[in-house]
Amino acid sequence: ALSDQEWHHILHVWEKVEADLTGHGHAVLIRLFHDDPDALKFFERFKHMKPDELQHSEDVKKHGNTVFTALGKIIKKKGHHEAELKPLAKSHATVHKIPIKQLEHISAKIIDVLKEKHPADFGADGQAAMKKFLDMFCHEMAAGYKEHGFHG
Ligand code: BLA
Repeated sequence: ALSDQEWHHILHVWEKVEADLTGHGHAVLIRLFHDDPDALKFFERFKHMKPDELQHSEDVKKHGNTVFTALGKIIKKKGHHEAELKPLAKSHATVHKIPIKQLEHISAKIIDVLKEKHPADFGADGQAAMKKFLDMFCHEMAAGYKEHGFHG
């Protein structure tokens, strides 16, 4: 579990993130697709797009907003996020079929983008706290996957 101090660090940077959820989510997705083209294969709607199209696609921006809105809702529960996580684990296990490796990749990109966009509000302690949160998130998603028989 995370300490109050760790949640405080995470919520501090998240306040800055919330000024532009779409921009942050979009930046994370573009970086994920650039660094790991395999990630694109999971998106029926984007997989045919070239880097330049991805960069300008309203649809990719919308998904960026979806991802960061969901993440924010979980973060604000400060660990009491079962109700938010369960449906996500179910859809990702049974519909989208996203391997946990991909969740770990996007987690690393989330930290990279926050570091770049908020150097003054996301120092070593904030980065460590966010990493701990995202590790926990991936771990709990993996546990949820198993309940649906997906060992991705
Ligand atoms: C859809 N992903 C969704 C949805 C939410 C998230 C809320 C819509 C509702 C649902 O289908 O359950 C949430 N996605 C997240 C979160 C993260 C994220 C919180 O990436 C990151 C912390 N999902 C992944 C990863 C991939 C992924 C790593 O977690 C791909 C590499 C894919 N999510 C994915 C796909 C959809 C989706 C393919 C359906 C998109 C669509 O067609 O609209």
